[in-house]
Formats: sequence, C-alpha cells, structure tokens
Amino acid sequence: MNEYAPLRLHVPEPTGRPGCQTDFSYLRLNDAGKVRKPPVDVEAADTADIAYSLIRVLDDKGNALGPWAEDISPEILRQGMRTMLKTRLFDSRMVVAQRQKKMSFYMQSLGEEAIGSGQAMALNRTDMCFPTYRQQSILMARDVSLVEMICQLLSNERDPLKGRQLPIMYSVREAGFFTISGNLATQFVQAVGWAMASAIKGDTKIASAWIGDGATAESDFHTALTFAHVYRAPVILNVVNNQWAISTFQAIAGGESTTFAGRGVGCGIASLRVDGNDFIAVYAASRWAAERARRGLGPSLIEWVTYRAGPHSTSDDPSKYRPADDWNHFPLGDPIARLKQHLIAIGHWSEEEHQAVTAELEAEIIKAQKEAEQYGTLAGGQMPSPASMFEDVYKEMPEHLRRQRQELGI
Ligand SMILES: Cc1ncc(C[n+]2csc(CCOP(=O)(O)OP(=O)(O)O)c2C)c(N)n1
Ligand SMILES: [Mg+2]
Repeated sequence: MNEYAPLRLHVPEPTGRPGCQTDFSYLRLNDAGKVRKPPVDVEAADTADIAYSLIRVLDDKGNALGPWAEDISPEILRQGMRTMLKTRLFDSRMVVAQRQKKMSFYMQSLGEEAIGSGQAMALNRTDMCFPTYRQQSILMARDVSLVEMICQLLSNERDPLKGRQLPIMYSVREAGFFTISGNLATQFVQAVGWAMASAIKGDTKIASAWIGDGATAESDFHTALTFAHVYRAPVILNVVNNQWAISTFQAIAGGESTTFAGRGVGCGIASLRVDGNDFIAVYAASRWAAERARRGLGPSLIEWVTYRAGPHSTSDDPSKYRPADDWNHFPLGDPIARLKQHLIAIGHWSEEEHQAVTAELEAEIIKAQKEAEQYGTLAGGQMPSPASMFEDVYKEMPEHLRRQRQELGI
C-alpha cells in the first residue's frame, strides 16, 4: 500500500475577499525605528535580515524613530508633502474627467504617493527613471508642466505624444522620465541597460527602475537582476508591492512565503524592504541606494510595501475581488496622513496650512485643466492631424507609406 497521500499543488489565496475582512498579519511588520542602517558598502548577503524585515521611521503617533530618521530637514518633508498632495489632487480630478468622457482611460496612484515623490527627491533631475504607470508623483516632484500632462491625457491637438500612447503613458526625457511602456517588466531591463551605458560612458548619472509585485513574475525581472549584479550597474531596482496585480493577489507572484526584497539578496544585490507609506523611510532608503550607485558600489533592490488603495484603472472594480473597505484596515495607513501628523507634531505644518496648500494646488490643477481643454478633449474631437501618424517613425519615409499618405490626400 502507498503510504503517501496523493500529491497536490498549493494555490495561494488572499486572506480577505468581499464580505470577509483581510487578515493583514501576512505582511510581517515590525515597529518603527527597529531596523539597522548598514554602511553603503555593505555586502549583499549582509542585508538578508533587512530584506525580511521592514524599515519604518514614523510610528503610529507620528514620531520619527531610529537610524533612518537622521539628517532630513523639515524643508524636504514639506516639499514631500506638497508633492504627494499635488499627485493625489491631480489624480482625483483626472478620474472625474475620465468619467466625463474627456479621456478614454486613467490610472491613479492613490495610497502610493510617497514612493515616487520620495525617490524623485532623493535623485538628481538628470538621473533617468524608468517608471510604470503608477509613478506620476515623479513628474510632480520634477515640476513637469501640468498642461502638457493633461494634453497627453486628453489625446488632443497639443498632445506631445500625438495620440500614439494610451493616456497616462507620459514621456518626458528632459525631466529624466523615460517613456512609459505598457509592456510590464521591460522597464527593469531597460533601466539596467541605461545604467550600464552610463558607466561605460564614464558618466555620473544613475538609473531608477520600477516594477510592480505582479510583474516580478516576468522573466525580464530576473534577467535585469543578473545583469545588474554581474556588472554592478548603477541602478536602484524598485519593486512596488501594493498587494495586487489587477485582481490577482501578490502571493500568486511569489510574495507568500518569502519577500520580494529576498529575491535581490539571492541574486547578490543589497536589498531593503521598506514601509512605502512612510515618506521619511522612502526618502532615506532612496538616498542610501542612490549613494551606493553613485559611488560605483552597484545596484540596490528596494521592496516598497504599500497598498493600491484605488481600482487598478478606470476599467476596474476592486469590490468584486477584495473587501471594499480594505484600505481602511491596511496597517501602514495613508502616506499623506502620516507625514501630516509628523510635520504638525514637530511644528512645521498645521491644519490651516494643509487646507491652504490644498486649495492652492487645486486652483493650479483646475487652471491647467482649463488651458489644456482649449486644445480639445476626447469628446470634443480636436485631435492630432492624421498626417502626423506618418511622422517620427522612419528617418526616411518608405515608399509604401508615402503612397498611403498620398492616397489619404494629406
Ligand atoms: C507583459 C505584460 N503582461 C500583462 C500585462 C497586463 N497588465 C497590465 S497591468 C497588470 C498588473 C500589474 O500588476 P503589478 O505589477 O503588481 O503593478 P500594479 O498595477 O499593481 O502597480 C497586468 C497583468 C501587461 N501590461 N504587460
Ligand atoms: Mg501590484
């Protein structure tokens, strides 16, 4: 007789579903201020404990604790606050504009604003970011023109990308913001390649790569880690673990019995696991990784633990696959509320200032939206001219395209 039970596969499941509250103990959290800060020339293997804990600075009362809290001025924190607020306000207005059919599609970064904001502020403007569609906060940190951003969203006659990209897939080379590609995980190989090129040229610029928890299951992620490790590419490898990949729980991409930061250690890359809803932790960890890259010490991988508070996109309804009020129970809270609490506690912010800055930023966004809408909206029909689809593709237009353009009479 066979002494073994029949074999079966393990299929991970989220702990919460609609009507059943999530048990967030799966997150493996620890208190603020508890995780050490290694020297920037640390060996990858000596970050293993950090890759399985969580770097946090702000505690539940808004105190900044521990070694990662050092040397951050209130001015930086105030700037971080403005950047996060601007991102959130922009997102919420653009969602309304999408509902009004002024644009076809939109993606918010609700709940994740600290990550792009903090990292962009820790980098130089000339460093190149290879973002996904959820790092619009980088553009906010770099003060990119809101009018241009909105023209892209509206696919109108002033769309800098001439209607060739899905709304939100910005491309702003002069702000160190590489063209967003809908093909996920390509960002990782491209960023590592760009960082290697920077080193080959003897430049001092570094790269910042972005990927979500779900997309780490793509082979490009693993290829990028190998090249980054072998050649010590000057790159920060950011994994945004917001718990969801559309309706798929992060455990399906492999976050159940290990961490995403743990992947880096196994590949010989110094790795940190960080509270992504804690602006101070984001800024400090990003500065640490940037310093490693700039000193030629090689790549760092950072897993940012956060929560995708909104729908995946305007085409998604998350209440179908997770509890509708899940974010309210997420133990790492809201990045804006947490930094606000801290800034008020140290006397560098107030409820009145919060209201005033919100009103000021809202007015700025409304003004930019009005200006952008003059050049057309999706509903209004002012689009880039059909002739423009023949431009910017070939240096010299091939004969068959020349003929097609003639047939169209444009
Ligand atoms: C290579 C590839 N496969 C699938 C998709 C379809 N897709 C778009 S977004 C998404 C989920 C990505 O989730 P995650 O990487 O966790 O990022 P998040 O949306 O949570 O920021 C998928 C599967 C795609 N765009 N590219
Ligand atoms: Mg995700």
